[in-house]
Amino acid sequence: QFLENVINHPKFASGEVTTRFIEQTPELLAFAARRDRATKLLRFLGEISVDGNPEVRGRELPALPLPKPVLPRVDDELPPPPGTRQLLQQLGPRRFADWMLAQQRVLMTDTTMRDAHQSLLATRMRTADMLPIAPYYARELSGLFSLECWGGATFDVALRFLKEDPWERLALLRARVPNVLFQMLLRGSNAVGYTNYADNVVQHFVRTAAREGVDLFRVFDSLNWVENMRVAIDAVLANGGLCEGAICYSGDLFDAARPKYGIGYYLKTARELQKAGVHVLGIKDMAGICRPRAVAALVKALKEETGLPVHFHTHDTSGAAAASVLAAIDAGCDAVDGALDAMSGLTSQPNLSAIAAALAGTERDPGLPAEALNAASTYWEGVRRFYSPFESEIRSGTADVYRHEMPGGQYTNLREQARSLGLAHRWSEVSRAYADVNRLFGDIVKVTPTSKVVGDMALMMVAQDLTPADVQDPAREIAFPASVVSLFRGELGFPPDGFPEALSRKILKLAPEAQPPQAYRPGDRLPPVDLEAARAQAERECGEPLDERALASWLMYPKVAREFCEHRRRYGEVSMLPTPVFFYGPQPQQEIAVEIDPGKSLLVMLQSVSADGDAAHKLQFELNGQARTVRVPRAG
Ligand code: 3PY
Ligand code: ZN
Repeated sequence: QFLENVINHPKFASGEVTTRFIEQTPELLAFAARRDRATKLLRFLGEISVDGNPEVRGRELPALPLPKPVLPRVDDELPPPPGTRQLLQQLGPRRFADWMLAQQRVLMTDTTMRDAHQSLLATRMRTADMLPIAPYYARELSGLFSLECWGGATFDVALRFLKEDPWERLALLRARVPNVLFQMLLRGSNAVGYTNYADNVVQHFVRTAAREGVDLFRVFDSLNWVENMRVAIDAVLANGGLCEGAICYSGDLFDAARPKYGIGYYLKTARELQKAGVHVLGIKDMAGICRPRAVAALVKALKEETGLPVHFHTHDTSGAAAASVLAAIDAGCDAVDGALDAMSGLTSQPNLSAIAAALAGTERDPGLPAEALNAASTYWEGVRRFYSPFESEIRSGTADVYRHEMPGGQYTNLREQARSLGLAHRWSEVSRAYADVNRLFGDIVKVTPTSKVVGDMALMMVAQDLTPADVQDPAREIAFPASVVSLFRGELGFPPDGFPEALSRKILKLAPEAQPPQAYRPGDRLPPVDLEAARAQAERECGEPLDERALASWLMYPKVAREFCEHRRRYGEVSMLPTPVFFYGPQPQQEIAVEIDPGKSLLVMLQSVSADGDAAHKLQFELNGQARTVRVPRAG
């Protein structure tokens, strides 16, 4: 390849060559690298053209071609006005929190780039669809409080399914939006994973995220156990981040039959979070069950008790979430979350633009321009069409959520899991079993990862036709899912009131004289990871040098990170491919522009596909006007 470049170089061809030709002609190397990238990209396009992208196999595909989303015009030469990020940098987190309290307007977070697509589209939104609208946000929507654009499930899904680097997404977005706070969802000691990590792994992750551009860390624990959030909170504080300690909302504040989740529970947790040093309190209503009356009382009580600003997050699964958000604002809530129209509703956040419109002209008017919200939403409407195979069947809100209490981000996922186990027609039983499991487990907080454990158990009960009585029956042998055993061992921490003893004994197969585990913090039993030894191992596995970002990915998900490296080695960077091409393959004669370096694009067109003997397909591409052939062996 390299030799070919040398031979084809005009200087070489014209005979003006000295022995230092290669040294003096650095474009040869750049050219070779670009050619290598083009070859990898054609390999990827060739394979998905023939075999389809495995990520959409078995799903219902949209009719092609899909129209390009309408991108509102913006002058990106114009510097973006200063926003909350500059304010945070000037004031520091404590005084920034005071600034929040002093605002009359309500502050609004747009979750479109994180929770909205996590909850509506199985977390599949790609970086390539976020970047084009980012300069518009920076200029026309700079009055937003924050953009929730990172963390939660997006980290895992980006690496595992989208084959793109979540860190690169963060960096690229940050370069385009230098002025609005970037907010991430951090699962406390579970970071962006499903299991507790060693303390120094959590610290390394937070340090890297803060350095790469996350400003606001919304930290929660999946059992609301503040003790287990401390390492993450301390790390955010140490790195100068704005720390929002979130309390997961469970049960019903006014249900006298469920006193566990009464106001006292929330006030106690809030006091602990305040003592831990958080700057902002979050009410994280992951299932969307915090009713208007409850949130109003909660906001008032939390503010009175702590004097901290309060940020309310909810989901619209019931269809009534906007009422809760407006009630929270009425009660003095400082900041609220919403998603832009086209990405709002159902299991996602309620509609940010509609909430802003409801407040227009009032003293809590968030001051966001309606036309700009609308233009951005129109763009997202176009983007959403790209992801139709990941849409759920849900057509309407459902008050059933008050009974099963499934988080918005899990609802569609669990339905999908049920479908893959052949239980699609038994969904109502699964949702009933979910509520039963919650009761069996002692009415626990259900949010990633505890929600996944409850979901695993519910699926198992339905698949094996088990009733709650069967599960509890000491005489009946039950093979509990591994995640359930791990939960009861305390590997995700402990609820403040512990797990029910009898079930604990059964799940852990304890002898009568043995004691169920006493509450301990899992991080205290996980030895610190030797980061340099881990890096050396990761580099061996991935076959390339790894920086802090890549190391952080590997520490979260070693296997996924390794497979991601392998994918990138074989196919190069696929994140910049247009989404319809990435999922549905190149269409014949369709011109595809792929930016491989800033300002450097490849123009690719698939000309034809034919048989290459019995064993392979032959694809003719045009790459920047030159013919290229790709051979793809027939599957099987
Ligand atoms: C996550 O942890 O990903 C969540 O969205 C929890 O609500
Ligand atoms: Zn959420």
